[in-house]
Amino acid sequence: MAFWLPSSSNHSWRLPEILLFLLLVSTGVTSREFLKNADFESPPSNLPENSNKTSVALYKNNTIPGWTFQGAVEYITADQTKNISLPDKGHAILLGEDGKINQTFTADADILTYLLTFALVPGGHNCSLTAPLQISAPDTDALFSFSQHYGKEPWEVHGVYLGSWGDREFVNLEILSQSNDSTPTCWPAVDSLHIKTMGIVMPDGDNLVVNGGFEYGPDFLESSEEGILLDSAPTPFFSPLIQWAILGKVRYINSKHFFVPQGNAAVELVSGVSSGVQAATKLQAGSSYTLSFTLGDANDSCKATFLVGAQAGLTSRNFTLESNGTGSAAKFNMTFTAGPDVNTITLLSYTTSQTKDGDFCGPVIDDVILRVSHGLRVSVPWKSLIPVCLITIVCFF
Ligand SMILES: *[C@@H]1O[C@H](CO)[C@@H](O)[C@H](O)[C@H]1NC(C)=O
Ligand SMILES: *[C@@H]1O[C@H](CO)[C@@H](O)[C@H](O)[C@H]1NC(C)=O
Ligand SMILES: *[C@@H]1O[C@H](CO)[C@@H](O)[C@H](O)[C@H]1NC(C)=O
Ligand SMILES: *[C@@H]1O[C@H](CO)[C@@H](O)[C@H](O)[C@H]1NC(C)=O
Ligand SMILES: *[C@@H]1O[C@H](CO)[C@@H](O)[C@H](O)[C@H]1NC(C)=O
Ligand SMILES: *[C@@H]1O[C@H](CO)[C@@H](O)[C@H](O)[C@H]1NC(C)=O
Ligand SMILES: *[C@@H]1O[C@H](CO)[C@@H](O)[C@H](O)[C@H]1NC(C)=O
Ligand SMILES: *[C@@H]1O[C@H](CO)[C@@H](O)[C@H](O)[C@H]1NC(C)=O
Ligand SMILES: *[C@@H]1O[C@H](CO)[C@@H](O)[C@H](O)[C@H]1NC(C)=O
Ligand SMILES: *[C@@H]1O[C@H](CO)[C@@H](O)[C@H](O)[C@H]1NC(C)=O
Ligand SMILES: [Ca+2]
Repeated sequence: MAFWLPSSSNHSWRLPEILLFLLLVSTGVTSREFLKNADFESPPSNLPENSNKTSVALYKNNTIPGWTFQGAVEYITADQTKNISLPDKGHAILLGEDGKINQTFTADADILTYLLTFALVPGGHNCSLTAPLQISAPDTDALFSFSQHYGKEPWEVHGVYLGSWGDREFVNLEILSQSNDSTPTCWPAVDSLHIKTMGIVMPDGDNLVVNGGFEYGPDFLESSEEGILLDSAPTPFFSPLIQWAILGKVRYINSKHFFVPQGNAAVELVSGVSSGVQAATKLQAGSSYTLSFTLGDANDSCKATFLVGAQAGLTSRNFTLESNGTGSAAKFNMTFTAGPDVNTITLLSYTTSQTKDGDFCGPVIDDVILRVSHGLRVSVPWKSLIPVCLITIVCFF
């Protein structure tokens, strides 16, 4: 049997059971809406009738369905004549001085990973620096700033790892403004919240890198064509990009709006030098492995010579791709010798690129595959499954 299972268990495992077990625990992606009024299209109670105001300050006499609020909070409406554009159907929440909204949702019974996608909108058009927005959940505290450098849409879509919960726990999601300004010009607004849940992502065949094709990440929003910005995530375990740490800032891109080399999603290393992704995998020290990956450009007019560094085990090598920004891809590989125990696999950009319009862009990484080099026994790759199986068994029972 290729799997390692705990010998202390007095339950004896047969192949069909194991297959069923793997089927049950792998990638249970659910689509239930966890949040009420996540797009703020249900207006606050007590709105003045026939109001044509683009913003209504909320006081004790208002409630927003699904949400609790505190501090300076305004319900805003898109208005073309005033050049206020918002995603979706045009309503959002503007968060001012000490402004905060929160909602408690109930987690599923199974332990799942919760990823949030949301749109961050700058409150005023005459603001050079919108105040940061804070997203808080029991296991997360993250700050997001509107950067203006990663696209043309008047909003930015961000993705964040919220936490891992089960047992129908109550999870309180809070969205706070870091603004200390009493005028709304630089207040941040939030819209189009969406939560995705995910079970444990299993290795694909004999690929020793989990989620090597970057298919497991936050959900894309209908209201944006510019992908999802993912801020740095120091460890692969608390990252919106499942099983990958994020260095610098990357853009999570979908095949609907970008050129994606494989499957539906990939990552574009957008924050220039030292923007990258990193995975960790248990390998057999001294053995030889081959790392292969696809390097490309997203078809977003990123004309540049990309220099990408690959580091695996004790080996580092640089790879270049000439991009004319029209969607291209090439496969690369390198063979390396594993160091002891857990080896990191890093793909890092050594170039900072911008489109003609000044938007930051960069190389696309996809289809990362790590395999034992020829000549090694086939049983070796399963060893890296041990930690994964342990986790799934713990989760399952
Ligand atoms: C709600 O309260 C605020 C301040 O107390 C007041 O200015 C506003 O008119 C009230 N709105 C409604 C609809 O009663
Ligand atoms: C909209 O509000 C303005 C005042 O700000 C008012 O003059 C105008 O009549 C209003 N229009 C409608 C359709 O209510
Ligand atoms: C509308 O706002 C955008 C920034 O979001 C700005 O670039 C544009 O010039 C504004 N248009 C008008 C007519 O004010
Ligand atoms: C918001 O948080 C408070 C505690 O800070 C809690 O009492 C309240 O129920 C929360 N609101 C919602 C809608 O969950
Ligand atoms: C934006 O700022 C400019 C000059 O700084 C000013 O002329 C313009 O009226 C401002 N626009 C708004 C909507 O405040
Ligand atoms: C507001 O916060 C900024 C930094 O975010 C700080 O530089 C500024 O001094 C603060 N202003 C006040 C009035 O506290
Ligand atoms: C890759 O290129 C960077 C930037 O030029 C350089 O600092 C690094 O040493 C190179 N690495 C290798 C392995 O050649
Ligand atoms: C960009 O490269 C592709 C092939 O890699 C080619 O078909 C296309 O003509 C090139 N475009 C320009 C503007 O050079
Ligand atoms: C790049 O985008 C253009 C439209 O902007 C599309 O016509 C073309 O097929 C795309 N190329 C690739 C390789 O996806
Ligand atoms: C690795 O790349 C070389 C060219 O650099 C190619 O000849 C070889 O077939 C590739 N090997 C694999 C396993 O993809
Ligand atoms: Ca992919």
